Amino acid sequence: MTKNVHVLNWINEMAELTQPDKIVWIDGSDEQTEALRKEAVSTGELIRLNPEQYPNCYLHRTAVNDVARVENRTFICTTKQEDAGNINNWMAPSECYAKLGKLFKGSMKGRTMYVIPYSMGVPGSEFAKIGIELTDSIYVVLNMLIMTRAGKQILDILGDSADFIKGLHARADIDEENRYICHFPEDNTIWSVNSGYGGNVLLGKKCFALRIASYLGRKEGWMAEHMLILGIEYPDGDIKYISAAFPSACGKTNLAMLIPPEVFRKKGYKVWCVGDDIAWLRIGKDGRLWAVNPENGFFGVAPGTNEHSNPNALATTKKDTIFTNVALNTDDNTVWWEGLDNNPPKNCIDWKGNKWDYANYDKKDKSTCAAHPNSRFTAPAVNCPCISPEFNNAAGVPISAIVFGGRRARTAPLVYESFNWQHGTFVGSIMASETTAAAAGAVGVVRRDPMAMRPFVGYNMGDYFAHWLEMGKKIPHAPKIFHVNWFRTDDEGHFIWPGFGDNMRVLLWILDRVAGKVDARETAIGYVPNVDDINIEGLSVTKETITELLDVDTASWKQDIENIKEFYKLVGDRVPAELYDELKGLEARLG
Ligand code: GTP
Ligand code: SPV
Ligand code: MN
Repeated sequence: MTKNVHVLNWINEMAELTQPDKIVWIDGSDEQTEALRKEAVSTGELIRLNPEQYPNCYLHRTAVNDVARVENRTFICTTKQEDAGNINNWMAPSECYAKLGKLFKGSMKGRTMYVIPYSMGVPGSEFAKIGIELTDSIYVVLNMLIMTRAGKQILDILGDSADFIKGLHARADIDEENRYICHFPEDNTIWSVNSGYGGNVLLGKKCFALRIASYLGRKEGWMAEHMLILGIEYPDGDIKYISAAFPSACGKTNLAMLIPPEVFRKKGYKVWCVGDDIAWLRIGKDGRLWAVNPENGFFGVAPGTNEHSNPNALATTKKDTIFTNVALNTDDNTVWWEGLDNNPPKNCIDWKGNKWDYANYDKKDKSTCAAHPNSRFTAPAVNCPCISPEFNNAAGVPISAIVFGGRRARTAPLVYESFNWQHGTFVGSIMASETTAAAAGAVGVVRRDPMAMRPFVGYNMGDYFAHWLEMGKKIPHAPKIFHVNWFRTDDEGHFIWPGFGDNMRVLLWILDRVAGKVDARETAIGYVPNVDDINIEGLSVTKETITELLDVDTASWKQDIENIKEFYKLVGDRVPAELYDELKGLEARLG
């Protein structure tokens, strides 16, 4: 499919290492894709779902020990350890190549190596970057065909250039003890072995579009961020774009596809989804910050997705979708997950492949779930009813506001605005959130997760903060920076704010602030809305509740300061002085 010697030499080298029986080039044609689906069904790798209710949809189950990203086995392999920094795991490149080389050796014997040429971003555009993933998994091929623009045309665009990201993935033995997700930013290379789960093996996503891309972005003067992108259309047709960074499983897909509350719909407001997970941002010729979504599909959390929380996501998954680790209703060969509806199937196979008894299902005990809490759908972006007409615009969309957010039961109010870009960078740098099932490890523990990028910055976190500050100086018309928290809870642990579609009410306040239409109250942490400026028309929530949600709890912020200091110390000596100034300022304002 190509005469590119850089590509061919590299594939030869990797094939010598992994020793596949044969090599198959993925051309992106319907015929080849369909043949691969058939093959995967024949081996049990995929289960075909009910073709009437779920046309062209499949279910896949990963190994029980392989259901989420593995942050403790993810490495950034730069020559100098300080370039990876203290937040990343580090291995010297030579050591890592040697160690993983042993694991890859002969790993594809008796198997097929698939060559997937793909583009992150609209192929050939200024924003786009090319990758090639070598994998021995059909599941990976079929997912990459949904999540990226893949096929022969990408090799044509690459021509004889050496400018592509080299990804190697082998399932090997799915051995947890030898699972490694390793990045070599200085070599444009990613090696992933012993996993078959999304974020570990769809190498275009977190590995390339965030870890490698963040490294390239710093070098080349742009940004790769863990952000959704959405457009809010006003009744007069004007559309304003917002990008928002929330940690994994903290509401990006939901916010990106939100349906406005009825009061706004009636007035003619609409919301358009440009992206749900990753944004690449560049300074435009007009001096504004422009964003594209480099992906071509959604790899979304299934549990909790339903007709009320996210009808757009649900509709997106009704055809051409691969489900991973959800439950199978054996009566009609359809899928189910916790939070889809209140009718758990009577005859059901759970995500582990075992018969599941709904009578034993206890909502509070995750081990009794039919679908894994991090079960996912992989669906094409074009299926989304609210996909933005700008989705394929190579220039992207201009960003009016950047929003940070996390899961905080207390400390963070519903919304606040930073004083300026430098303070906004500080607000991003001190983000914290309760951990979720998207990564292996304990769930519900508060940890600092700067810009929702803790697991995804491909270099030293201190340098990453500096890059944010640097970018701010270079953007003539920079977006304003905000922070939201949909997850404040009452004493019984219930969420106070209704969330989901009603989050639109907060976004409208944010855009009103950008437009200079409303005043705000200055507090120690930033500008907080005046209670009357959050529109609660049609909501059962009272003004008192909003007041409570907007409260800045000085005591818990003071407690947080100590934790922030510890975190900055951990990040190390490359934390910019400006951020320490901001920290001092916050401490002084808290009194
Ligand atoms: P990744 O794909 O892992 O990056 O996750 P994400 O940030 O896209 O999260 P997603 O939108 O899939 O939401 C994850 C979980 O948060 C789901 O269980 C949702 O139901 C829940 N959630 C999303 N938005 C809200 C909200 O506004 N309020 C509440 N209470 N829960 C929400
Ligand atoms: C996340 O964990 O932030 C995801 C899913 O979006 S994964 O692709 O596994 O990283
Ligand atoms: Mn994500």
